Amino acid sequence: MKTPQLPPLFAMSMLMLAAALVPAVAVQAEGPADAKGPVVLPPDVVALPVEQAILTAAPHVPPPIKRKFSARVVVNLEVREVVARLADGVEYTFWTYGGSVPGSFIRIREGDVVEFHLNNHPSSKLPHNIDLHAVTGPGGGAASTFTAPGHSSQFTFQALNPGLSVYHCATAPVPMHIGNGMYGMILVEPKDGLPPVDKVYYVMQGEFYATGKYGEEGLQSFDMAKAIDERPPYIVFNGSVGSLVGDKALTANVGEHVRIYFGVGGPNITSSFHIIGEIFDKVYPEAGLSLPNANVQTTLVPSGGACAVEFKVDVPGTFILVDHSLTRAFNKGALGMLKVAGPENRVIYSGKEIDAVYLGAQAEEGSDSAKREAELKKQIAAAMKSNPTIAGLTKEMQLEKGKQVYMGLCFACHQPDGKGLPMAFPPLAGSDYMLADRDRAVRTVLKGLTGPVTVNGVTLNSVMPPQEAVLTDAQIADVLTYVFNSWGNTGDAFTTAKVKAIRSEIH
Ligand code: HEC
Ligand SMILES: [Cu+2]
Repeated sequence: MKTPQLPPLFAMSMLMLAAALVPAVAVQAEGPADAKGPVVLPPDVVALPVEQAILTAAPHVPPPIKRKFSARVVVNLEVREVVARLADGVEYTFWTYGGSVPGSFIRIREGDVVEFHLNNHPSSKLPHNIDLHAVTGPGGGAASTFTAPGHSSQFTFQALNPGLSVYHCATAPVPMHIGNGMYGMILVEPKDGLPPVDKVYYVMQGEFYATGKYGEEGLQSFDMAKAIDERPPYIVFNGSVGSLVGDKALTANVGEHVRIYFGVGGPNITSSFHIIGEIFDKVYPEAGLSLPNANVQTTLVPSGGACAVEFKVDVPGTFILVDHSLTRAFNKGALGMLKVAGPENRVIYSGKEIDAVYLGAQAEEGSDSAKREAELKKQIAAAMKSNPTIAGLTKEMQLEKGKQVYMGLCFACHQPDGKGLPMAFPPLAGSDYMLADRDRAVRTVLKGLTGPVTVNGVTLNSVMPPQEAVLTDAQIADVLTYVFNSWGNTGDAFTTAKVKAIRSEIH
């Protein structure tokens, strides 16, 4: 989504730092009655170095943690209710962590002790809280962080398990708070870190139960009835239709390793996450970050869950991120782009090599012809009962059968219209050469033809493959009946007996 201008990373971390210096005042002055007061930390924890967490807006991720020891990390997350773009011409009142959807990315290390501050902006209309799936404790922090507008809550937790986790608001009605955009992710890096990669991105899918239909203009809000029925008009990546498209696409260069932290905020719908034209070299399923799966095409990500995918980009081009439940991608917005720049590798991917006419094993006219043949057979059966003069119908049937042979075989060279191709295949339509000698035509089909041949004044010296092993005598009689009676050609039917005779003659 287009957020109110986010400050660049540096300025933002400065802001976080500044904010971190004041909140204690607010908490102590106006803490709710059930506040237990600051935790008394044991000396070994008090002795840990203190750090301010750097938070980032999607699709960016804070820098990797280099330290090899635990720290006390101070996180300051601000809740803001904002009106922003959901799609072109469509605005929505989002409830956010950090001003945009998904919420700010938080990055800590396994074993860290986190002093978490949830600050609800004074302009908010409602109280909010946070349930972090990385927290071991009741409600994942929800009960400890229920915060009225203009208030700030503080609680402390220790990150016991590594992994990439969703966080979300858990204030009633919970599906409405999540449905308005109140979700984000927190990465608890394993103690040994993660393998280094060149590009890291943050993408979250979530659905919006807007009152209007998809694309209906104006300011939209949450529709509880649609949410209960799970009928969202919008299912999007990073909070809006087109958030990762065009000049907002993710980028990488050929040869780079890319990691995407992908999560689903929901509130309800799971994702079949897939990148068109890429294979995930590794997927950390459900984002536990211990044992990756290898060589995955599509990975299923639950609502309120996440995964980390990694892949090397080998060739340039635009790769499309989708929920492979594809109407979501093409009709509801769950579509993003990864643009890869760099030199081609035409062995890995050639691009389009040749554009040639392809009419299928049997051109369409062939199958119409089969239907017509069946009809004619019926007519013959009927005619035979009442009238012994069936010669006309027999020829007509031969024509239809012959057309099927032609459209299954000869058309590829002599073309469906019998006109051939200049310099390559001679015409059969109006061919003086063919029409001059009926027996020679039978021999041509049986034995093929090589050496110079002059058709209608044009000489060609090419090769026609023999068909004697491919076609029966009846089929040859039929196909020649067809070519001798099509495209303006006229002639009698060929009989199976005649073809049979010529076949045995030339053997
Ligand atoms: C793989 C391509 C190919 C196929 C398939 C093919 N032909 Fe030909 N045909 C040729 C070529 C090439 C020549 C000219 C050969 C030469 O230059 O000596 C030719 C020549 C002919 C000729 C004599 C020249 C003329 O234009 O009158 C006839 C008749 C003919 N083909 C009929 C057929 C029929 C009927 C079929 C289907 C049963 C068929 N061909 C299938 C390539 C093909
Ligand atoms: Cu909320």
